[in-house]
Amino acid sequence: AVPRVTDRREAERFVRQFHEEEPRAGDAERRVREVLAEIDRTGTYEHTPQELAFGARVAWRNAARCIGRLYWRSLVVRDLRHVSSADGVAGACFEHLRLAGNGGRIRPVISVFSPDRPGRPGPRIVNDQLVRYAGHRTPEGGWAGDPRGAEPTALARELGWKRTDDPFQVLPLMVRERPGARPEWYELPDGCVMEVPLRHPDHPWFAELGLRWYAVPAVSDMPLEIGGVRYPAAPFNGWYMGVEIGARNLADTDRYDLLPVVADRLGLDRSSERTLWRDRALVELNVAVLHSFEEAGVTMADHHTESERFLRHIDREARHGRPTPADWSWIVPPVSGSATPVFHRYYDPVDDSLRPAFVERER
Ligand code: HEM
Ligand code: NRG
Repeated sequence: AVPRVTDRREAERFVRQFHEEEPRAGDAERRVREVLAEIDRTGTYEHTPQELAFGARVAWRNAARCIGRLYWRSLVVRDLRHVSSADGVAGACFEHLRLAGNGGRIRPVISVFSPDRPGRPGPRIVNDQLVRYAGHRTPEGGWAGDPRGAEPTALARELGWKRTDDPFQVLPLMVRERPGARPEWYELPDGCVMEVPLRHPDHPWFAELGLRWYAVPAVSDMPLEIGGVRYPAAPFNGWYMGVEIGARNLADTDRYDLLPVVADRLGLDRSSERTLWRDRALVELNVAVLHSFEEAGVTMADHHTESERFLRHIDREARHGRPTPADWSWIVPPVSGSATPVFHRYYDPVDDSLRPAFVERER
């Protein structure tokens, strides 16, 4: 996976887009010539800090699966292109989590590490999110912890990390300095992982389930591509929409699979699907998630409000003459879809060649 020479057409296309949207940034033609000459000389080129920030924000704007795009302009972009050592990446990721967590008032942040350059690939973060819970199969054939964490858990153990029987044990951060290299691993330091214990406003027993979730969803395995340059390590975060936790992470049968547990505590009749015990348990689980984050003072969106914001985003983009490509199956929330306005319409078609973009995961 030795990175190729930067595509001149992609570079040119991006520089022109940047200057079109940021008319005060100077002479587009001059910058195009400069970039192309740099590619001819070195095989790639360096973005200005302004180009980098613009590129990262537009990659968010272009993310067809994301309902949270209204605030794309306010993304905080950390220029860490000079950081490529495993120690440096890990330390900066921990700082990212503290900055993004902001004592509960979550800020959308992206940290951009060294890009791939010809013959000199950038670092890779192995974890799919900066914070993720470990998981493994039990001898009885069930699961302990988060099944989604099974693969990184196995790798971390090979590297010498010790797991416990805590169902919410945070995985270490694993970083490869180069694509094939053995990962270095780092326990996340105290103070950078904010977590919220879950309780229900009406059911005191809920707290006894001992459930919790982390505050900052920070996706760390999607390369960022801007103007033909690939940034393989560019972790980003916003805040959670409650259903991601309450309707998927804690509820999916291949995740924490908690609907039967919650239904039994609620005293629901599980003898037939027609009692809708799953649906009723889902709602109460989601009430608990939203309530707990609210009480803890941690930013979280509900799916009704976030849906309405997304439609506002589409309108505002249209007023700027821009389409908002969106993937219906990802935008519509996993519960109460038809009770949100995003359900009842179609969207501009998704175009995988749109750039800048967060692109498909490697491997
Ligand atoms: C996907 C919400 C911020 C980029 C998603 C999804 C949700 C969401 C609900 C679907 C996730 C899933 O079903 O697993 C939000 C909210 C944000 C936010 C509420 C609050 C500010 C951001 C930011 C970025 C971003 C800051 C990038 C800078 C993406 C991308 C995906 C996504 C690339 C697709 C992920 C994938 O393919 O796995 N977002 N998001 N989002 N979001 Fe956002
Ligand atoms: N569903 C995943 C997180 C995916 C991205 N969601 C966000 N992104 N809200 C989960 O951990 O449940 N964001 O950048 O805010």
